[in-house]
This record gives sequence, structure tokens and C-alpha cells, in this order.
Amino acid sequence: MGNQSVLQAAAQFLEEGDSIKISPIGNGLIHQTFLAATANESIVLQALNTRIFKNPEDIVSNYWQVYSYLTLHDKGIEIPAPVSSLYGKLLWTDSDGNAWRATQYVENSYSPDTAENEEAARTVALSFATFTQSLTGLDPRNLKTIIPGFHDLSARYAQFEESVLNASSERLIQSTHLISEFRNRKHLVEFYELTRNETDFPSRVMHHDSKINNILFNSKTHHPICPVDLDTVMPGKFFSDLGDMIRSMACTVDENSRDWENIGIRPDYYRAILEGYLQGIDSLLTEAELKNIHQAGLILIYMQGLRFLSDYLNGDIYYKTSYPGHNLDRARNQFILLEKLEEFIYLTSSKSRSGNFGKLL
Ligand code: GN1
Ligand code: MG
Repeated sequence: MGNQSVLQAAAQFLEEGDSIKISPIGNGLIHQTFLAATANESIVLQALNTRIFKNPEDIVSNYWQVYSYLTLHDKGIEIPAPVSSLYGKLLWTDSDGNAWRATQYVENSYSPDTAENEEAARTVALSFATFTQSLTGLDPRNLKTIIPGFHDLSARYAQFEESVLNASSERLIQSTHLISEFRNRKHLVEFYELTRNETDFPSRVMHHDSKINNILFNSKTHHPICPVDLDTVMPGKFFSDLGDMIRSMACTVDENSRDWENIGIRPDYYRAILEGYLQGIDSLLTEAELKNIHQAGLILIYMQGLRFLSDYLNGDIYYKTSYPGHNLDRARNQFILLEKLEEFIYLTSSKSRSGNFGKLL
């Protein structure tokens, strides 16, 4: 994205279009995000990836619904106000077809990439759970489904099998071990099918990208302000946000690491995330969800592994990559993490029968 295009977009959302300073922020794999500032005003400006988000209007419409609901109902949680363009629209499309939108920049805030200790992980979990809890009165069916089948494990599994069929023989050879390990875990897809039951596993408003860098923290108090990056906010199931936090915060190294020997689960973080989430969601979960709470991390790690491997097999068309084989390495990383979580849950549940881990449910 050239600087000129960003400046041109920023000028659509800022009053004084001629003295704008632009700097890239965030490190998302999908959109391009910038801080655009004049002497009086700072906004977060985003070029939405319309290859992935086919209907960018739906993103701004969901954002508006969530923003209005939280503001009207005074739930004690505020998200950055959307900023409309000088033409009064929440979306502006440039001559190359890029869709831009903006939100207010929250001063004295930051988004860390890692949870420094388990207390940080607990507050992040509390924040994402409070978000869903606060939106209980907003019928999830009113929100647009931004990416159909986004956390639909059956659909992700089907895409994976399709990518195996279409892969080049070179990429297939590199992936044989992972393909068979992922196929061996199809029981997770069978569990996912059970969650279609709306009584036991009701749909709620979920964030669907609950990484710590999608939480704004207050620079002075270091407490979470609110979740951001709300593009994938849509109806979802209990495992999505909890599972993605386990995937991205209870791990010893991040999803890009090739330090295979040191990929693992941090038990104290796992417990803190679970406790923080249960506190924030405050008795919303059904008996069936509580009984299956440990499936959350397994499903999300498995799904992310399938997605990275499918992208590798498809020739790296979805995620930004920095070197050939990056997606294959990410898939391997997620597979090792999945094995480590399986082991941790197995050990934990056998110990809890003898009373040691009773607190973990
Ligand atoms: C993508 O771009 P980013 O980092 O916010 C992806 C998530 C994945 C994540 C893996 C729309 O999110 O689902 O978990 O990469 N978002 C989309 O790092 O596909
Ligand atoms: Mg995201």
C-alpha cells in the first residue's frame, strides 16, 4: 500500500486533510492498519482486506450495532467510536477498490503482543468474556455473518481435504506426516458437530480473534480497556474466544516459532485464562458447555493447524508469509502445541479424579 493511497484515505476521515502524519500500527496477518493524526485528531485507519472480507459494509454495520448497544445500555465497557468519512459514511472506497474505515484512536493505550504473566492472561480472558456477557441482550442473529463458516470446524476440515487433493506433489511430500496426524484427530470434528445443538451450545456474540494484541490496555493502570479489531464479531459458539486465548496465550512460544523442542503449554496461564473467562461470562454457560470446556483450546489449535496447512497446500494464498514453507512451519508448530495440550488435559483430568485439580472443573 503506497503512502499516497494511505494519505488520500486519511484525508477522507480527518477534518484538516493537509497536515496528516501516518504510521503503520499492529501486525495483523490480514488487514493494513495505520495511525493517522493531525494536530487535533488521531484515528486508527484500516484498509480492509476485501479478498477475505467480501462485504466490508457488513463489518462497519456490525461495529455500529455493537457500539450503539454498548453505549445505549451503559454496560461499563466502551469500544472506540467509529469515525465516519467527510461524506458521512462509515466506509470509503478508493479508486483501486480498497475499502477504508476508521475508529477513534484511544490515547494512552497500547496492545501488547504477549501476556507477561498469568495475571495479564486472566485479565484478557475476563475482558473478552465480559464483552460477550455485556452483549447478551443483542440478538446474535441481528449481526451479519462476516465470514461464513469462519470457526466451523467441519467446513475447515473439508477445505483441508480439498487442499490435499489439489496440492502440488512437492508440497504434499513435505506435509505427509502432518496430514496424517490431523486426519487422526477427526474426533474433534465429530465433537464440533454436537455443538450445532442450540439448546446445549447456544450461539452468542463472539469476537473470533481473541489474541492479547486485540485488547487495548491503559498505559497508566495497565488494565484492559476493551477488545478491538472487531471485524470478526459475529454469532459464534462457546469455544471460539476461550480456545483462541488458550492457543495464543497459554503457549510457551508463538505460532511463528520453529523452536520445536520448546513448544508447550503453560499450566498456570491455562488455569488463569479459564478462571478469568468463567468469571467474566458469569453463569451464561450451559451444563453441556461447562462439561466440555477443555475442548475449546483443542478445537482452536486444531482448526488453526488445519488452516495453516491448507494454505501451504494451496500455495500460500491466504496468510502473509515471510519465507517459503512459513505456513508449513506454522502448521507444525500448532500440531506440536495440540499434542502438548492433549497431554496436559489428560494428565490434569486423571489427577483431578484424585482431587488435586478439582478447581479446574
Ligand atoms: C488472522 O490478521 P489477524 O492476525 O488478526 C486470522 C485469524 C487467525 C490469525 C492467526 C480473518 O488474524 O483467524 O487466528 O490470523 N483472521 C482471519 O494468526 O482469517
Ligand atoms: Mg484479526
